[in-house]
Amino acid sequence: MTYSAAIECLRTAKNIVITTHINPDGDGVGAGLALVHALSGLGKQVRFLCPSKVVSMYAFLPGYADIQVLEDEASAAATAKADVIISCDAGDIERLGFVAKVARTTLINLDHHVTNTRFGDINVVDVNAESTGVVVEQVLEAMGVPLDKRIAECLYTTIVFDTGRFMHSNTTAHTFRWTAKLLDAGIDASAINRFLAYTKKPHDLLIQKMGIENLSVDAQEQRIAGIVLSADAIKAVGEPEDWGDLVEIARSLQGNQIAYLLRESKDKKSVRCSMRANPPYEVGVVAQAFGGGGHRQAAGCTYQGDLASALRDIVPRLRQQLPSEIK
Ligand SMILES: [Mn+2]
Repeated sequence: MTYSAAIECLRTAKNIVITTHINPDGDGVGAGLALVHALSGLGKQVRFLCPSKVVSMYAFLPGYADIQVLEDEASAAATAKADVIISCDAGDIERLGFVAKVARTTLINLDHHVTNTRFGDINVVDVNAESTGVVVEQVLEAMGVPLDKRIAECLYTTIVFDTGRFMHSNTTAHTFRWTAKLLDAGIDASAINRFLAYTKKPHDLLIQKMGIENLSVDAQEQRIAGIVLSADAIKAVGEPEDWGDLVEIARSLQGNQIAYLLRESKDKKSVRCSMRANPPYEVGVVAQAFGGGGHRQAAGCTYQGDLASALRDIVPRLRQQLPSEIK
């Protein structure tokens, strides 16, 4: 890992912008806020600019209220030049939206996606890290920044989110050792878990209901199940603030190995596809085939075309990922 270049750059930087990807998740927000607290503590001027709204589920995180949303070209042009922009958890520069247009001397790319395009001037991409929060913690440790409670709360959120509450295949002995350090910093892990899991609104549950109603097992390959939501179905219930882990409903079926969620866009011209697989099966390659990316077992893409075409093109590729005999 090329941590040294990032650390050298951050030591001298005075004015720093932190960012994460569009539709930010627990890893991007937590990793970014951990950096905000750590770098502010070193006396630097730090701003967290997000390319789209951060869902209210993360409002419990310290620093949430100071996150600024930057969603258009004019705002990017009006933003003061930064010495450094630090991107957290984004696999490619398009994921940074208009924040990518903010003037800076250096762009540091901190990430763990296997499909990361190394778009930064300095790239610290550790595909073995469970979350980008783990990468951030390595940077902070190398800089000699101690883990305080606020930083640990933010980092804990990254690991809970990206391991699916310590359930996915990226959960290792390292994960638990690393997480134990965060608990040693005095965080209330149980309270954070409740914020992340038990703060659904009635509308969020209606979305879950719609997911269950639109769930189907593939007729040709029973190890595949998916949820297909048309623009009209989504409109009838109302767009959620966050689509969260709806794909997990399909994944939770007994015998399931690959799960997908297809959501038709409002204009019916594209389809957002989220995919999950149990190892050794992979869906990252399928997402990449349609211009998307992610991890081997959790990936997504935006398919250009209507819902019927998306099903026709994507599902056969998912079937190919499941050989009839498990080797
Ligand atoms: Mn992540």
